[in-house]
Amino acid sequence: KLPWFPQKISDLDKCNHLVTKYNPDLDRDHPGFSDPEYRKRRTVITELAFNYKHGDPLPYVDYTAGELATWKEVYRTLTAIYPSHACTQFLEGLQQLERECGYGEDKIPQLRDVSAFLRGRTGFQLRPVAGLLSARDFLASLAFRVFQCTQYIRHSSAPMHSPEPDCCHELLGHIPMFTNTEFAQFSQEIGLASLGASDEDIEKLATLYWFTVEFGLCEQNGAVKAYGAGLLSSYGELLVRANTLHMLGTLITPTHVQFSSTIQKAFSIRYDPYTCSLEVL
Ligand code: H2B
Ligand code: FE
Repeated sequence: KLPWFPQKISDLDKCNHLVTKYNPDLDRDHPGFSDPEYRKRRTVITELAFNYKHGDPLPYVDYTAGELATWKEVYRTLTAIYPSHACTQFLEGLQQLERECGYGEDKIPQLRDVSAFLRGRTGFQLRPVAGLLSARDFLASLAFRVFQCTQYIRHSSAPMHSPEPDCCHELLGHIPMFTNTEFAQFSQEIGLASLGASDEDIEKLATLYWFTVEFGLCEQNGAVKAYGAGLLSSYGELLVRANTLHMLGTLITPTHVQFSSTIQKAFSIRYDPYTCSLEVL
């Protein structure tokens, strides 16, 4: 039988199933596992996401001095190696965000501001999420040009790596690419392909997503450059992978990918951008 899927943008309120195995309450390897203050703070911020409904103003977080210091360290370290390691589309996106959306090392951008900016660029908007989302729910939101974003920040003891998505991963790794029209189109297409798909096909799409949007490398002017958010939000990953061409299999760009045709569904879908809803044909 056909799995349930959202048909209008407000249905995304039901697309909130989390994968909890990497969160600091359950994962002993999480750098925040033995820091009760950190876990309490993370809970305060994730409550904002749990309570959020489509149409609410995006929650504003008043970040602490410690959180701002972590952001500054991440921002400085990563932006220093982007020019040599990131693809041009990413660099252009980040420049726009710095010029027009207040990106910089001194403050953590608020989802509200970033969402308004992206809407004017590619029609993408943000909604807050409390952690690592299931692939099905995450992909479904892309069908509506919605990107689900965590708002808490990684633990200060490990600024260069986080086992779970955090605001550095979303805001620095993912958001710059969402300013790009082609990338936005690709993201929505993979989202539309996921709607009503079997668990097996969701798995295939999640794998495709992993090797492109999360860990993708491409070739530009004879050099290997990163466009994957998991690389661009983690110093070690970015240096090692982009320098050694470790993962040959990840030299895939979205335009090389023909996925929709291999996914068999008993219906087709038309997206209506005026009402942000679907017509099932
Ligand atoms: N959840 C969150 N919060 N951020 C992501 O970047 C993310 C996710 N990526 N869930 C998804 C899964 C992706 O890796 C694929 C579709 O599984
Ligand atoms: Fe990600």
